[in-house]
Amino acid sequence: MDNLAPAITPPRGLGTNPPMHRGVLNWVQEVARLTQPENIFWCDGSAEENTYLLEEAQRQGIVHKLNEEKVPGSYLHRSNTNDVARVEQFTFICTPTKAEAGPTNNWAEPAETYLKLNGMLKGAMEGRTMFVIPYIMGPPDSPLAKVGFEITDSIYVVLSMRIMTRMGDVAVQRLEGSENGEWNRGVHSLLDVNPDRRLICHFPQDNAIISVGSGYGGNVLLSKKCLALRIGSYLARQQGWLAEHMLILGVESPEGQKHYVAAAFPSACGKTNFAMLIPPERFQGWKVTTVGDDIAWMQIAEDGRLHAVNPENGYFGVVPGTSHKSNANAMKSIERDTLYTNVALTDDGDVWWEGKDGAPPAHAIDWKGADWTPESKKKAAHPNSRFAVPMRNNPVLDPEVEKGEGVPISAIIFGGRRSNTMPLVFQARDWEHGTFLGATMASETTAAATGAVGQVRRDPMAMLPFCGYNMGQYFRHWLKIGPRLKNPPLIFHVNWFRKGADGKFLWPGFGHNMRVLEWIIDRCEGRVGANEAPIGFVPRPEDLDIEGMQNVSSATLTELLSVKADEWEKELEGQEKFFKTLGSDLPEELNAQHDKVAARFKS
Ligand code: OXD
Ligand code: MN
Repeated sequence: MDNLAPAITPPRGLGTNPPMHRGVLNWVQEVARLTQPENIFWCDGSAEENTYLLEEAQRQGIVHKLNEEKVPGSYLHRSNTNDVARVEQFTFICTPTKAEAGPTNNWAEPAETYLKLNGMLKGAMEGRTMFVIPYIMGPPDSPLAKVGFEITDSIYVVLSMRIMTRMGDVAVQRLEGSENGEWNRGVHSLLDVNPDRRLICHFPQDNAIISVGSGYGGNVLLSKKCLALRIGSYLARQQGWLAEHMLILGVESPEGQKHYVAAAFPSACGKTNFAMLIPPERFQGWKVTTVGDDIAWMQIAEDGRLHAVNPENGYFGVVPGTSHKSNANAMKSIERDTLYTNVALTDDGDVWWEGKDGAPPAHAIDWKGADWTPESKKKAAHPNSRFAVPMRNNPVLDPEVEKGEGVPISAIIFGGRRSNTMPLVFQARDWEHGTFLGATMASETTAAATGAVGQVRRDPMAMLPFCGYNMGQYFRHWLKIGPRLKNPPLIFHVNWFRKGADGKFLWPGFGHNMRVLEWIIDRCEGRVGANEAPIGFVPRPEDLDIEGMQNVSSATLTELLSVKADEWEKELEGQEKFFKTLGSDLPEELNAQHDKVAARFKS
């Protein structure tokens, strides 16, 4: 499939209504003068528009309609093979000084970068249609909601943004009614989808994003990583709230007591699975519901608690490994109205991927468009192939998902993919120690970003690729939020990925993570014990319910919960090394937390 689409000629009345907002109009004209599109299509988010654009995208070979009986309303898109993941090496924070971006971000000088990008964008949309997408992040009546406009020359982006955001007139109305008139300007052009001309640039001071040369979701759905996290985190610091790479879930006990939990795991560590968790049989009567699967915007509410909204309107999840066993709720969500990217196409017009239930098809077309059989050595679906699906499809969508003030958060969970060192779960002593746990988070790398897979890297709060400003200053912001909360959430760290001496995972994960969640909720309610270890409060084996688990004996559980001094010696060294890279921006409190843990091991 080719991404680069010639201009479309919409039927009368479609795409012709610009919003009556001088700032938006001027900006669009300016970008049009630069990029020279054949025509401009003003998106309104209507169903007619979507139907027309889907037809057009099929006609141009950008999407392929899947079998209407098997996956109704669903389409497959294949990206360029050089363009399948986020590109951190080409992602820049363009603040006036390098120090503002900090040592963990790529920095570029704003004026020079605008010049360079303008050079690349010059005439870039010749012969193409320029789409203007108004969208809103967050429930429309939320004080946290933000308006954005994205200009793009990709129909795939328009189709995806309609799923992932509240797109169209709702955004224009919000902008008209807003007091501060704040809106994000995003410009995206595929150019020639050339990795040598690929740049994802953020201008936090201008609330602006320019992305060129890519068609991959995380690089081009500018609402998501670019606005909701990078620009979002910058605004959050200025405005006194938090923009985090966190899922939000609700958990209700059989007695009807409900808590909300936010959790930060690095990309492709099972956030979507955790957010849609199905409790095991033993937990009859427990219900887990999803508020969000990737991003949380959190504010200090009037009740003195941290409240969270999901700014998104859909899920952009990793497909391979998704099955009725690993995530039945995701499977139900993606059986219709789904835009798939880079999965395999079966001969009967269905989709297939590694890890899907049932036997592989005898023949399929792989993600690159080539013939595939089970004997093929290559993957049928790209490891970072994705689904984009409206959150409304989720059978366990939380009823409070549209609540403007957000849901009150009882616990925050940090976690990473660690073969060793990190116990299954432990609890921070307080907000400051919890901030330290988030700040020292690390994980083994996955396919969600290009680069080597399986190496431990520090990924504080799962925000390393997404923090729009200096990481040390970001920690300072976190430290300031805690004391302003009358009732701060408790903070935990989990690791579903610890391995035994045989190299196998010790914990089965998925639905069984409910057992850990129960302990967390019980801690919030003050009704379960723990051991005080040098690293924090670790459950005693008897504090976790493992009844009915086949492969987790009490010896396995003891191993899962163990805190090994030699492993922690290395861990503390790794943490210290990372902290040193942050220089004087690192808050002294976090160094002190580190030293306290080290001292507790010694005593
Ligand atoms: C994502 C990511 O796509 O974190 O959510 O990479
Ligand atoms: Mn993510």
